[in-house]
Amino acid sequence: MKPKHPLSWLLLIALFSCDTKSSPDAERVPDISIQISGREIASGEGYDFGSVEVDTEQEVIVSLRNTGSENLELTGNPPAAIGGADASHFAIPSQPASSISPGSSRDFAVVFAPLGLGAKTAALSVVSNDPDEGVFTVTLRGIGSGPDLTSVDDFAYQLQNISLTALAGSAFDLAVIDYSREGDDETRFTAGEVSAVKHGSGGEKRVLAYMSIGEAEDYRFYWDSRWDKNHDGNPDPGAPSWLGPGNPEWEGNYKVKYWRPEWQAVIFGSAASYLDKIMAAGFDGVYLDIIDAYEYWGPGGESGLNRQSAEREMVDFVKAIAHYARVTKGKPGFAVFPQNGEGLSAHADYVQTVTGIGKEDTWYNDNVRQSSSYTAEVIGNLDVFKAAGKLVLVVDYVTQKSKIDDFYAQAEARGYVPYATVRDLDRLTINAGHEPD
Ligand SMILES: [Ca+2]
Ligand SMILES: [Ca+2]
Ligand SMILES: [Ca+2]
Repeated sequence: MKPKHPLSWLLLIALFSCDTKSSPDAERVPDISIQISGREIASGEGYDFGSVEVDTEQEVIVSLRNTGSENLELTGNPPAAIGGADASHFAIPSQPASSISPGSSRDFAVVFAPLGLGAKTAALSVVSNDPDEGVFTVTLRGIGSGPDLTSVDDFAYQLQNISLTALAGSAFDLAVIDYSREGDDETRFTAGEVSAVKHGSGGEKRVLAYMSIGEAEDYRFYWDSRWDKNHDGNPDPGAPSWLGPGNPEWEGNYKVKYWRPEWQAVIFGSAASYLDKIMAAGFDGVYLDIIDAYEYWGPGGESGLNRQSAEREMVDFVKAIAHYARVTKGKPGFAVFPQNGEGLSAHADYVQTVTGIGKEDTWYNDNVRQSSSYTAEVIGNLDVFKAAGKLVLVVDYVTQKSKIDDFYAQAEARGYVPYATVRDLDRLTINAGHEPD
């Protein structure tokens, strides 16, 4: 207080002051002062971390200063505590020392690591022997945001002959690859290898693992060679009853009754499941193939089974996969991209669940232009995903320059992300004039 103030003012302030600093006749007391990120903050104020992507974290330095004249003793256990409903989204990795001498300070970090989407609020509290700020609280706020895919404007799709070095050195924002070099479990990519692609010299990228959920593949870890000993595409006696006939157009692939719990258990739900292997390797998400199996088994489909519930069961299967990864396994930002089956745009819950969609052969079937009515119908469905803020990846297997150019122009005009490559998906195609950046 400045001495020129009249005595009545001083008395009033002494009576109502909340801070010993402002007491005219300060006793020898400790006095706590807190700065967050260099900004002085009063007890009861808040600190906002802003928007932080789930599965990542943001750290802020909190500085505890003793501006008093006696030792400040932090009497809580731990000295700095986080409480409240969303406390699990915040952390203090390393606690400050519990005694701070006059004039000195202690720094510690507070981390916001959102485990889910949406606004999170918690309270940081420091209990001490400060006479008038014995419980110093700061309201911590932050928002868990979904994976930011808005910057993805190029992607690569390759399932065979993968060179992780070439991929890591490329500038693609997103890559869809197999989880394994040879497709089997022995040659699956390690977490270190996947991480090297994600953070490679060509720039940061999202890496999704291909996983077929509508057909079984005879080179995968779950396959038993006795299921079709003579490789004629007809399951042999003793094969699981969920296993359907071979796909005549893709040798070694077999239709599956994907709604059956035995098949779904192969795909997700235990440490031995396909999805768990993919997640253990640190992939950012999955790229799910043969979604359109619901057409094969459903009414009027090739199988002749005419299963009425087939479409709904595929929606539920994809949702269950997403729920398992994001909730059960605690990876809320895990990306889920179904490939094809775009007619499922009719299911709002499905559109809501997926991170985006991949679509093959929208404008061209190899180098042959699709009918305009077909393309228009596909686009109508893809636009539903686009309008919901989802990323639309389109891959056409065009190899002629003028058609590649046309494909890129058409796709980009709709706000989709295009990739032209070969149908065998066995090379990292870089298209002249459409290089990733
Ligand atoms: Ca004080
Ligand atoms: Ca057979
Ligand atoms: Ca880019």
